[in-house]
Amino acid sequence: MNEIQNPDFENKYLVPEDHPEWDNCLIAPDWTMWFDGPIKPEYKAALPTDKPEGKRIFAGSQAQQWFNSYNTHRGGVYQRVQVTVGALVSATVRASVWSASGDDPAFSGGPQGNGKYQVRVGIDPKGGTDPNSPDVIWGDGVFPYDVWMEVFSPQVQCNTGHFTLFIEGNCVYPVKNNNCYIDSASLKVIPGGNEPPPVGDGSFDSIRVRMTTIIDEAQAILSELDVLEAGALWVIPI
Ligand SMILES: [Ca+2]
Repeated sequence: MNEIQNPDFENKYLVPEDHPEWDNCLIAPDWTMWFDGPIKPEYKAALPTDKPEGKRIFAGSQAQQWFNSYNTHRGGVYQRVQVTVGALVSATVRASVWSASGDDPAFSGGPQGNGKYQVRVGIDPKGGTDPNSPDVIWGDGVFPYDVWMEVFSPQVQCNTGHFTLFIEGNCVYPVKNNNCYIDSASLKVIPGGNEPPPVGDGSFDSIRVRMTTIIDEAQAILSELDVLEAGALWVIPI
């Protein structure tokens, strides 16, 4: 079962509720846009009639795109997902890029080449919403020029019951067309990883085991203090 809401980026695209003043910013329902740095790319739905016709959609009748012209950007969308505590998950999304210094919509290249446009998928197993957080574990980047590729996140265990799926587009050169298209996000729960964190099962036996461990650790610390105290008395006589 795919736990991601609106995985195919369909339905009526919306202006972000927290930034209604932003122009050219339409996001698929259930997804949130993000960008890093001073440059906000434009966001809207890709349609089957966009050139090259039929190539901008992977599934259904729309795909999320973000883009700008003669500029660079780092941004994308994210979604916070609820999963079983302890679940081992990975996620994928389909991505396609048109990054071109020319105008041929079927060719990422042109007189000055492409913008070196990379797509990655990351997971924050703590369910945060900051793409720059060190908690986000990113997968390998791909360069899906003029084709649809499946982009993978790493496998991550989620002990908080939530994780956040980040999708990132990042380009190096400000070529004429830096456009990213994404579609068909999928969450996979990996068998064997669905174990809760080691906090015991709440039984008296598990509590006894835990308390015994704590007592052993405390006695070890007390022994070390005794040694330190004896040494201190010897080194610094009163
Ligand atoms: Ca779609």
